[in-house]
Amino acid sequence: MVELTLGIVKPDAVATGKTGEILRRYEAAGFRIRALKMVQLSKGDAQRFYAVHKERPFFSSLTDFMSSGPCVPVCLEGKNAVPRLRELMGATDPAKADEGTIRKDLAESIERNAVHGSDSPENARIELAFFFSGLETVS
Ligand code: 3AN
Repeated sequence: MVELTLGIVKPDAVATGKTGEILRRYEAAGFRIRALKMVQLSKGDAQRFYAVHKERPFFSSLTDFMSSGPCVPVCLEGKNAVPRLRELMGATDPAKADEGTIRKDLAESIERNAVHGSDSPENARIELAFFFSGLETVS
């Protein structure tokens, strides 16, 4: 099934000049980029985006990190895009990620882990609507 998902090049990867390489990997894996922008989240934006994690011990540090510099949200289209993007990203902890995944090759730590990807089609819809209007998404 062709579906949409949200990828984010996180502030660590933007700051260290890895945006282009990550976008290249998305396209090389067969995803079509349907929308793309660079934004700087406020602390409040990051808290809203990661609201599901608000009880977790790392919530404050995660939202500080996500609002520490610009990030690049991307709307990606592809067959089974949600699980395929998760596979391309690798495990949350780069030390546990498979060889050849974005996090294994480009991420620093479990928190500064270079990329985000929606974990279900339902969350993809919610997360895409957080960053993009219909007007900003090409058909
Ligand atoms: P994923 O990004 O692989 O879906 P989630 O949804 O469990 O992982 O976590 C969301 C984000 O929270 C991660 N991308 C990472 O930046 C951060 N995070 C997750 N677990 C930890 C942890 N144990 N310590 C610090 N940060 C974490």
